[in-house]
Amino acid sequence: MQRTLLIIKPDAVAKNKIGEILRRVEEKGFRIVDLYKRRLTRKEAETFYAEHRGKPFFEPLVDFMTEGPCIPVVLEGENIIPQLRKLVGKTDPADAAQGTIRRDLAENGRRNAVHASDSPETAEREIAFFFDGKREII
Ligand code: 3AN
Repeated sequence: MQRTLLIIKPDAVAKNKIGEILRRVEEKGFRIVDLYKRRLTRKEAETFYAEHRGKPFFEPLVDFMTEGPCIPVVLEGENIIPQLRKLVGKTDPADAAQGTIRRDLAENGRRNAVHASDSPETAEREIAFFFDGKREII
């Protein structure tokens, strides 16, 4: 069993798509381990996306990720990291396959509804970022 981090981003939360996204995830057989709602500070968003610092889309990305609350979700399932990336689809909805979350719900390559960890190392770091020792994951 593998764990990963999904974030329902501020655009999807604002459009009342939390249930729609979780329905698709559960329908695939993935288990929701934990989730909550929270609004990131600028500093937190900059830290979370540190690898993109300096890129032209970095500041607008931080603006977007702090414009409203998001929902970090820990998910569990067999081979879930690549499987969830597949369900999420490519960064830009115009490139994302039919039936993917981003194809159906993203506005564009920035306001793209969800984030999903891209490797086991990233998943571990990203889960720890949102779910620290104060919050027991069951
Ligand atoms: P993904 O989430 O598809 O793995 P990353 O990790 O390369 O994409 O990029 C992180 C986030 O940065 C994306 N989810 C998207 O919101 C934003 N982003 C990435 N590339 C672009 C771009 N070319 N223009 C605007 N925003 C972008």
